Amino acid sequence: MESKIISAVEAIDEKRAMALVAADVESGKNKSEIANQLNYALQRVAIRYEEGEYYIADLIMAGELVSNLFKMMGMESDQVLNGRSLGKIVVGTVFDDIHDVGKNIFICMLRSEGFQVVDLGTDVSTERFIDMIKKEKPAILGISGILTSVVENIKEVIDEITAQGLRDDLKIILGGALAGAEYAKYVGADDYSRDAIEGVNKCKAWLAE
Ligand code: B12
Repeated sequence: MESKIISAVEAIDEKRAMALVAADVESGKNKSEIANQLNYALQRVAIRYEEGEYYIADLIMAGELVSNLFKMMGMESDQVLNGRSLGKIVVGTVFDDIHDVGKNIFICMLRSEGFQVVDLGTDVSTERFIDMIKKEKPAILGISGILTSVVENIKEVIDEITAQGLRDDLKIILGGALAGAEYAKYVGADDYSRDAIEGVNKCKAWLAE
């Protein structure tokens, strides 16, 4: 995939990226399509970091740039379609994990599609997941986990949700670099996705059922 927006974000050229995205929004281009390009550009930045070409600071700057671009596109606030949202989703990165760039992309995309999202942030404890499920009564819970060391933490959260009798009416999707069929099965999630767009589509399909 190639585009001017992708190269501007990959080069962390804030001014150019802002101008290009503003022009696309102005001309009525589909926001999910733009979000897709931003997502892809971030993955390229992460690869450059892994190859030793970029520093951590570059990665964080690229993450902030993309967050600002999402804000500029109006994809930060909850959007309710025709007075009704598609459904409510609670999303958080599990405890001991503070990676949130991918989670934030997933949330921006959910909001752009009309979901009401409650963002719990990062390093979320089991107690906080439970409290927020009780309070918000979401249709879906999205758990993000990037570090391989947090698999057991995710399992602890889902086990506790089940123990408290909150699992029956709740779909759980696992996301982040950790997500995979085996992990999802092991921790007791309904499904998983390593890709924000695919994750959003799975959530839409669940709510359409
Ligand atoms: C940026 C980064 C950081 C930043 C995080 C900044 C931030 N605010 O997020 C900082 C510098 C803080 C950091 C810290 C650490 N990091 Co780090 N980090 C990365 C890095 C380079 C990029 C991650 C990223 O943002 N990727 C881009 C996003 C877009 O991808 P993503 O997260 O996968 O998200 C996508 C999907 O997964 C999906 N998605 C995400 N969440 C969800 C949720 C749901 C529900 C769904 C459906 C989908 C979904 O949507 C996104 C878009 O498609 C990776 C290496 C890499 N190449 O991935 C290492 C990496 C993840 N980090 C690693 C490590 C080890 C650490 C540290 C332990 C380092 C240390 N020794 O201190 C600490 C841990 C801190 C902690 N307790 O969490 C390792 C993990 C190894 C492992 N397998 O466990 C990696 C893989 C680097 C490496 N090769 O060693 N890190």
